[in-house]
Amino acid sequence: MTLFGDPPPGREEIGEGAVVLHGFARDVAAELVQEIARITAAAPLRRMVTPGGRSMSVAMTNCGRLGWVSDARGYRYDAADPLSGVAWPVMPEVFLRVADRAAREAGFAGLAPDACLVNRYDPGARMGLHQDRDELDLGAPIVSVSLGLPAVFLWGGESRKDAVRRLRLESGDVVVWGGASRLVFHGVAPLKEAEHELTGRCRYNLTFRKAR
Ligand code: MD3
Ligand code: FE
Repeated sequence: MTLFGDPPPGREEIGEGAVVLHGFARDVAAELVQEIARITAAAPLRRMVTPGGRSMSVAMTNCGRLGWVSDARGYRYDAADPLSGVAWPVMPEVFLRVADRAAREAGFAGLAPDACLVNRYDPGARMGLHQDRDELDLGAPIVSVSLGLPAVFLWGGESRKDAVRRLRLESGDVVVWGGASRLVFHGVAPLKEAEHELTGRCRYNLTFRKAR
């Protein structure tokens, strides 16, 4: 038993620089889902194609000054949505506020994200193990917000061969990945079929990034 230094409930340090804030975004979750509807009306969710020619099972779109895109030419951040040729929707204030609050709570200074990737997982959708290294400043953390159906998040180490841990992420959970954890291999197990009161039969994940 310790008197001091216990983390506040809901805060779980899972690695060097990696913090899960359980339920941190629960109070704004409905607002975030409403904003996703506005974003996807202007910039529809779409299954992007990898440089290897495969269609991803996760449907994606973006908001903010820059958006992550993948096609036959590769991965990159682009100011314009390739479907419309115009700028991505503006990042909603409530997105910026929750990302900034979460980064601070995890011990990082204000994040000031210029990119927010919106991922939608339908039943069976998954994300294979990968690293996120398309951002210029790999010292800046990534903040992720889970909404709707729960998912099993997979995360390994700095090498693809490292053992993979499993972490259940539920609606309203926020994870901040910085420091030594910023370059770990990670992915998401196939989404299980179910129904969620907020999102129906899917999971959304928002990732806030400093791309440039
Ligand atoms: C750990 N998305 O979009 S979020 C991605 O649930 C991505 O949609 C997953 O991986 C999802 O690239 C996972 C959690 C996450 C996001 C970025 C990370 C974990 C990370 C970057 C570095 C290390
Ligand atoms: Fe990732």
